[in-house]
Amino acid sequence: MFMRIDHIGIACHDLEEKIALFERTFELTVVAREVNEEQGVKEAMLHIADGEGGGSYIQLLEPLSADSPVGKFLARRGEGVHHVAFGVPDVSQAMEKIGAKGVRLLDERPRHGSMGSSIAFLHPKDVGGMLTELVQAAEGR
Ligand code: V0V
Ligand code: CO
Repeated sequence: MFMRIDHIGIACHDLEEKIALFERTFELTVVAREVNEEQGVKEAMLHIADGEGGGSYIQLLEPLSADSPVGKFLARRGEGVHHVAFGVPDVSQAMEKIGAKGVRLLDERPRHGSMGSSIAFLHPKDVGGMLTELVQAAEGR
């Protein structure tokens, strides 16, 4: 069902500072930036590799407010890995299949994600404590 790891999402207080750290330390390059109001984040994608069905990235996330998902996470746990995103060929189909196994979906329908992708989240408590995102990359990415 999963094709690849699309990205690892990392929560941080200061996006620019963490971009500089990841560029300096791992020699990664920012390929996209976006403010996503619906998700309550300002984010940047740093490219790691290209693969079948899409690339893989580190996603750095700064919250837009304290009561957003990433804002709450930072207050409770501090900076660090926030979620893991799996690349799937069809996000609606993956949601249906995984939902039918009793895993709670946090989204009723796919939402807009980074770089024109369609995304949906699974409840961390139903998958071993890991907030999990499903990502269907934009056509041609
Ligand atoms: C909360 N919990 C987590 C967690 N956040 N566990 C692992 N990883 C995380 N990131 C735990 C929390 O400690 C609680 O455990 C339990 O889940 C229930 O949490 P809650 O009190 O309901 O906490 P909330 O209100 O903070 O909600 C958590 C959820 C929320 C996961 C429901 O953050 C959510 O809906 N997230 C999906 C949207 C999102 O994260 N968007 C930002 C990324 P205990 O204490 O009860 O044991 S946007 C993005 O990735 C984009 C745009 C993209 O990729 O393109
Ligand atoms: Co993400």
